[in-house]
Amino acid sequence: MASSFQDASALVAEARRLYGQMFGEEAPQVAVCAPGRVNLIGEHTDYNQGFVLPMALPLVTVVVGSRTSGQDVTIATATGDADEPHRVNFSLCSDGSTLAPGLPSWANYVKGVIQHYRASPVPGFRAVIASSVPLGGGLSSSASLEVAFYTFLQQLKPDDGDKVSKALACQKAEHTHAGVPCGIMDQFVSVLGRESHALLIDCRSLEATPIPLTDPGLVILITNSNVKHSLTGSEYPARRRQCEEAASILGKDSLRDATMKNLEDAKDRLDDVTYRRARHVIEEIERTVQAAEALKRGAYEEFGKLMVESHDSLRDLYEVSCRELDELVSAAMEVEGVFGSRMTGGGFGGCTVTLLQANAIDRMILHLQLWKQTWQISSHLPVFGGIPVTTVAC
Ligand code: GAF
Repeated sequence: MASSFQDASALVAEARRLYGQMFGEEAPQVAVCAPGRVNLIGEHTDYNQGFVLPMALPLVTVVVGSRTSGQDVTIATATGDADEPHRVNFSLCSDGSTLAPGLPSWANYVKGVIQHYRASPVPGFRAVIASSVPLGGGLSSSASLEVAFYTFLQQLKPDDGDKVSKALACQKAEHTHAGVPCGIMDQFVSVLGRESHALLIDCRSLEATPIPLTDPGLVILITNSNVKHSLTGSEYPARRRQCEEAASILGKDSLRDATMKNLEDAKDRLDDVTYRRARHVIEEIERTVQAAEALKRGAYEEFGKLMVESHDSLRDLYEVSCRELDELVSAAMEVEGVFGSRMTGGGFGGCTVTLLQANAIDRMILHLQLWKQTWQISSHLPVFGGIPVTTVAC
C-alpha cells in the first residue's frame, strides 16, 4: 500500500523547494498552514442555522512566502488541477479590479481572501501553496486554502479581528469568488478546530463546544470515492433556496426554528421535493445534537446508528449522495466492529466517514479491497491527537 499522507512539515519543505526554484532568492519569510475537515454528522444544516459536528484533519494546506516592496503578487501552487496554470501574477490596484474572479480557478479563493481581508490594502507578496487535502474530495480543500491564506496575510500585515471574524471573512471569499453560497462550518472548524476534539458548532450563535476524541479503541476512517464533487454547480445553491422557501412557507426565519409538527401541519402547502428537503434538515439538526451527546457518553453504537440515518436521509430526502458513496457506506456497514458510516461534506461525490473499533481497521480495508476489486487502496494512519484518522482512496 502506498502512503499518500504528507504531514505539514513535509509540505512546508516541498513548498519552500518550489519557492526557491521559482524565485531563486532567500528562503520565504513566512510559513503557515490550515487544516481540512471531516464532518462527523450535521450535513446541510449550517446554512439553516442548525448544528454541525466536524473535526479538523491532519490533512492541511500550507502557504510559504515573503512580502515584497511593490504592489505585485505572484502565487504558485504545487497542487492545482493539472489542466490549469499553476502560477498567477497580478498587481494590487486601488480599485480592486485585479481581484475579480477569473482563471485559474484556484486563485479565486486567494483573491477573495485578499478582498475580504480585514486589514486591507495588503502589501505585494510572493507565495507558494501546497496541500495534502484532496481537491474536490469533500474535505474542505477550499476552506483550508482560504484560512491558510488569511493566516499568511496576518503575518504580512496583522489585522484586529478575532477568530470568528476570520472564519466569516473566509466564508465571504467563498461566496463572492467561488460562487458557492456555503454555510460557516468549513471555515469555522479550519480556524477553530482543536487537536483531539470534534467541534459541535451552533451555526446560529456561532458558539462551539469541543468534544474530546481520545478513546484509543476508536478509529475514524475517511474513504475517498474519487468522484470529484463540485459545489459551484447548481445543486448546492438549489438546496439552499429550497430550504429558505420551506422556512418561509412555515413562517420561520430558518429551518432551525421549525419542528416536524410544524412541517406535517404545513404538508399540503409544500410540494413533495420541498417537504423532503425540509424534513432532512429538521431531523438532521436533531440527530446532530443527539450524536454529540452520544459521543460525550462514549455511546458509539448510538452514534453510529445516527450516522447511518444521516446517510439514508441525505440519499433519499436531500438527494446529494451518489452510487459510489452509497456503495462505500454499504460495504463499510458489513464489517464487524464498524459503528456507523455516512457520506461527508456537500455530497455529489467526495468521501465517506466511518467510525469503527481500532482493531477492525485492517479487516475493514481488506473488506473494501475484496468488495470491489477495482478499488485501489492507499492508506495512511496519521494520528491526530488521540484518534487515528485513516484515509483510504478508492
Ligand atoms: C459544504 C459547504 F461548504 C458547507 O458550508 C456545508 O453546507 C456542507 O457542504 C454540507 O454540510 O462543505
